[in-house]
Amino acid sequence: MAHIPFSKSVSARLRDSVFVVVIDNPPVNALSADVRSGLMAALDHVASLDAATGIVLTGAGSTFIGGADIKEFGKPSVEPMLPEVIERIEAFGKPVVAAVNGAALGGGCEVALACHGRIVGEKASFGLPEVKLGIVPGAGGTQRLPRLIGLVAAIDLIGSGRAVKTGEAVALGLADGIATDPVGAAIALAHEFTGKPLRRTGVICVPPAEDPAAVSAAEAKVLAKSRGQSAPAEAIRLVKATGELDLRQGLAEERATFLRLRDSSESAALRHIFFAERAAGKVEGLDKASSRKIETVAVVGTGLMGSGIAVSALTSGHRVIALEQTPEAAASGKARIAETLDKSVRSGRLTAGGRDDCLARLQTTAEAKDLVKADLVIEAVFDDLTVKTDLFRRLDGIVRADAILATNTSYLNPDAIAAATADPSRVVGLHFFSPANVMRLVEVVDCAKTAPEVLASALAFVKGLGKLPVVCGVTEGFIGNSIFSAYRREAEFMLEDGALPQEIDAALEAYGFPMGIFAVNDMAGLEIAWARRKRQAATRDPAARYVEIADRLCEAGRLGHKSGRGWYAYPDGKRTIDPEVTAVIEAARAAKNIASRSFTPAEIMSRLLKAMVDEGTALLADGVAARPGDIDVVMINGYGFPAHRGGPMFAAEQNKDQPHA
Ligand code: T1G
Repeated sequence: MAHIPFSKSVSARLRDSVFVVVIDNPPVNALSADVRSGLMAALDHVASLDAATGIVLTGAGSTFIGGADIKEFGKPSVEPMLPEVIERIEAFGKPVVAAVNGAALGGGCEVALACHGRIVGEKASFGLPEVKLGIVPGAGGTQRLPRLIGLVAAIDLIGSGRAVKTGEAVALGLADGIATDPVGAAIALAHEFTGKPLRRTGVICVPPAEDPAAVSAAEAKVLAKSRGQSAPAEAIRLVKATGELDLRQGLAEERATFLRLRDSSESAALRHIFFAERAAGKVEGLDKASSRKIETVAVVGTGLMGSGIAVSALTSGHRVIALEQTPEAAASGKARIAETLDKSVRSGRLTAGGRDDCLARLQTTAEAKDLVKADLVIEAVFDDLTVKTDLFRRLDGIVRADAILATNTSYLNPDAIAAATADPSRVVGLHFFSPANVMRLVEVVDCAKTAPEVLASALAFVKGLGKLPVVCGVTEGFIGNSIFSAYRREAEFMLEDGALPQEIDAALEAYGFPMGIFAVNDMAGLEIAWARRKRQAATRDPAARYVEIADRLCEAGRLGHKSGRGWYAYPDGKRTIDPEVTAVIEAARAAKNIASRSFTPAEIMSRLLKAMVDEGTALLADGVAARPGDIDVVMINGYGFPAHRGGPMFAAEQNKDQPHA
């Protein structure tokens, strides 16, 4: 039978007397109004078509359905609404089977849950990521998932928003089978179902008598990670209600919660970040630049940063050549990389086979000439200009002419490093965050002479690592460290004016940061910033306000966590207020005749946010950051800024009419 269109993005064809309905709404087959109305029309058509015994639903391309169309949020709703479509599927008189060819997320997962059967392809995944957008599933996810997989697993998946791949989906009971041709297998399953009572997920009883301790443990695990956010707790409440409410009551409660949260500031902030993260790696006009294929990556230096970068490249399938100065250093670099991979195996992030495969793609060497095979060289040596420029000068004579050279410097000027090479157009900055195999953020520095093709290649490489690239221009500290320095300076001004480190940290933590700035400094160690301040002392503007408290602490041997004392004391490793630090601060105030005054948490946050925003505004004016959202993405993914506040630039925009954030 011919191909029948039901809307712009939904069409169908009869195959073996089953109506195969395909959703084709690039890029991710989101459930736009057009898709919803197309699905309804297809259901109407099949209901009255005797020649069709059932329906198979599938997605075109590599996604099944990526969820509701997030771009429609905040706009007037258009009928038919998704819950209506989903109820129609579940109640349908003929079997409806999902052929899950790729990601079934959010509303896409809810569509699949309402089908009478599910066949998964090898690339399938299921997830209800709504909490990551500050909402709860709005079309039955919290009510149907526990009915299929139980409360404990549903709390884990819906509360965390994580997606499960084919293997786990089958183990959880989400799928009726795996097939290389999911549509063909789904047609067969629809035939099997024909004439039998259909399995309607919504009427299944929630598996009774689940161990209450396991339910509480799953709940506690989710809540521990959702500091300051309300969606995860709301989602858990709804999942648990499946044991108490019937489907209709449960769905009504879910919908009401969804609508309330959809209009919350938490959801607006998280949606902003969703789109900002996808925009941050884009440069206007760059898509035309063709990117070079990067298969072999050389990492120079195998310290903490270099070995983390090597692990990240290995686990994403690259060949890695790790260069050290001596064979002994190369051997310990190899051991460090192997240990990091082992750790991933222990935590379940990597299989033993995956680790062996990574090690087979790793070469460690002390011979610089081995770098000739590299498509990209990432330098992760000591952050010293002479060391780096010497290295880049030497690389010219070693690497291929088409190899890309990247520096991982945090504070040095990458243009100065690039100037040491014969061809600065092939140099780019790749500022990874530590530990580099875990942290998603990478600042991709577009240096003065970086060629568009080199920038495009670097961006594609970072995305290929599964990381989050943010493009920025050259300035000391790029986006993140510039803003960090600015608010650290403001925090120290407040210390001098009367606040204490524990008060400032408490305000930041109450706002949603996992750790306040002074506790963070203690963890990172105070000596690097101290060395920088000493280097800058000669050129510092004598009229500019300078707070000496941190210097006094360093001089007293208080270098942070490692030395057992910093802004706090750490008896038995536990952060504790130290009267000695209070005394140093009071002495510094007295030396400048500052009359100490008290600060409220709101005032502390307002001053810190203002410092971040002022610096962010300057970075935008200088073209170092292209969009305010880029700054938000960096602060959230690199510096612990709470995602549900949307980042400093977003928060400032939201609160611009209020005196305090
Ligand atoms: N709506 C609108 N646009 C979307 C979208 C969506 N749901 N998902 C992705 N995009 C855009 C994205 O902005 C980008 O655009 C392009 O698609 C490619 O995305 C009722 C309320 C599916 C795993 O949260 O996780 O259902 O930048 O770069 O790496 O209960 O996109 O090219 O212009 O991420 O191949 C729940 C979000 C919605 C899924 C594909 N769904 N998406 O990854 O591509 S709420 C989600 C993803 C909901 C119901 C509720 C991923 C992906 P541009 P991409 P990718």
